[in-house]
Amino acid sequence: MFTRAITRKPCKALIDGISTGQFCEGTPDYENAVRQHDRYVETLRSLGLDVTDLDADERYPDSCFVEDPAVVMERCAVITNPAKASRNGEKDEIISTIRKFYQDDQIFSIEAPGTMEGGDVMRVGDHFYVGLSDRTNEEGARQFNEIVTKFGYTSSTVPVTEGLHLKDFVIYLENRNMLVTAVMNDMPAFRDFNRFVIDPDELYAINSLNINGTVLVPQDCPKTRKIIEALGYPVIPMDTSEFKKIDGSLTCLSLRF
Ligand code: CIR
Repeated sequence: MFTRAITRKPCKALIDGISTGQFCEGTPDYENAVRQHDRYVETLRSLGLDVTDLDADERYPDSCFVEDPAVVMERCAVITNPAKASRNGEKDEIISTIRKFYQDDQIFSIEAPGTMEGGDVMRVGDHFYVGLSDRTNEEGARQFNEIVTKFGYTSSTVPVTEGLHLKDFVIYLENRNMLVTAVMNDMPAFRDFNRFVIDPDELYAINSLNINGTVLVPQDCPKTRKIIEALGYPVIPMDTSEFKKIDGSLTCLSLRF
């Protein structure tokens, strides 16, 4: 069960956020992004989470994507080492908030040459699948494994070959259910899960977010919504169209613990 979340308000510099255009093209509209973010925070609160919504940080265009500079779990927190220069400083900004919830001996950092971003880390029970991507390297994954195993968790790596982060292409919904791309569907690591291959038209909907049994799903993704509802999860459609333009989706906008 999640009881808390950390979010960060989008900044005006959001228009300079990094984009591969993997979901769509365009420049985010700041005012609309703020509205969409407010609704996201309200939704998490309506689901019972105590949300710490941090102030916008104009120095870092992508800083509303707080999932990337840290990975949090019950027994420890890992400050990552974001690979892109324009995002790397976000790790130094998230740590003061992490310190409010964890003791010093529960907080660890991925150090260079290791790189990692939280979007590449997918939790299944006490196991973490770590995507090896342009943002997370072998050394980052190795350091992460060394840290989490001290606290009774395990981790293993999965190649990310289709775009930005692991969780853009596979997401765990709990109850052994996973949403996957065709590529992730063939990944031996996920063989034993109930896998649902998402229509390529709705790639963005793979990154749906299960908050204590209710699943937030990007709006206008009817095929994916139907799959998730058929599995018995209540669904809340969410409009994150401004974040989508710079590769941001539902999980990226919060740290949950
Ligand atoms: C970036 O390229 O880093 C941002 N524009 C998007 C980050 C999305 N984060 C995530 O999927 N966890």
